[in-house]
Amino acid sequence: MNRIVFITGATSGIGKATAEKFAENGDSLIINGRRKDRLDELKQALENRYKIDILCAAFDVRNREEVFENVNAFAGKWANVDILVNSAGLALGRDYFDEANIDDWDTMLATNVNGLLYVSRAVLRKMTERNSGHIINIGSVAGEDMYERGNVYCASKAAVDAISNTMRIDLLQHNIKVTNVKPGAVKTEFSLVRFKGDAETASAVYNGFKPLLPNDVADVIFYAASLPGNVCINEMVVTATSQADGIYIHRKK
Ligand code: NDP
Ligand code: 8X3
Repeated sequence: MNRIVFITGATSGIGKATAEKFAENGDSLIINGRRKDRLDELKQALENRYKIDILCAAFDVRNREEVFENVNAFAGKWANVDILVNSAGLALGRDYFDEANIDDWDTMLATNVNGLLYVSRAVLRKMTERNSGHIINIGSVAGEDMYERGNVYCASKAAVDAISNTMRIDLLQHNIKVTNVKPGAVKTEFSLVRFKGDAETASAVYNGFKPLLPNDVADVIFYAASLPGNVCINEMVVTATSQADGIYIHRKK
């Protein structure tokens, strides 16, 4: 299989593991993130290991102009993206609504909602022309089960739910699949980012249970992307065995 797979947020965590999984399969990859050094390193490692083609697209998904400029510049085979995985995203802070940092809210909404919208719109121009494509959004259990001090992060992932569902309806006429993968806790840089470098608080998130690892989610994404043309998984909730939903986690004392 040699598909063109465009992955945002590929410098870390779920996006990076997803790049590794598709690379192993021999697909060609466009990898995005803001940290260009990490993209270059990943490109080199995967090209050497799997003899595949990789295009680095370092840009900030929050910047509408940058997104459209970059995606419109994909030339030759890179113009025809078969699969888009929208993994770029973050949580910032875990604070009560009346105390949370409003700049953090803006950043989460700009990244998790606007960024996903801009990248999807930019990529869809060619997908709709070709009547073919698959958009895989990374939502979260946080978009289903609201938790205390999760306010705007939960809201941003509830928006990913609504966007995925409405995208799917509007894109039916273009034969485009839309899948929303909603993981529970995954051990990535997510918590370190959320708690702004506080490693102790970040690692406590995963205390007492075995969380998902990024490759667990990548396997699920790959599965959804590898089904026959007439089959679309609309959404998948994926949690560690010790986690029931967005709230209940069984932790060993
Ligand atoms: P990581 O922090 O490990 O990775 C986040 C990725 O997003 C990085 O590659 C980062 O790259 C990229 N990113 C962040 N902001 C931007 C931006 N403005 N422009 C481009 N890229 C950006 O976290 P995860 O892999 O865990 O998170 C991936 C997705 O999964 C997120 O949407 C998250 O909400 C979701 N998720 C995570 C869960 C978890 O428990 N970890 C559970 C459920 C969902 P760079 O900094 O280089 O730009
Ligand atoms: C990330 C999972 O539970 O930290 O979306 O919100 S959680």
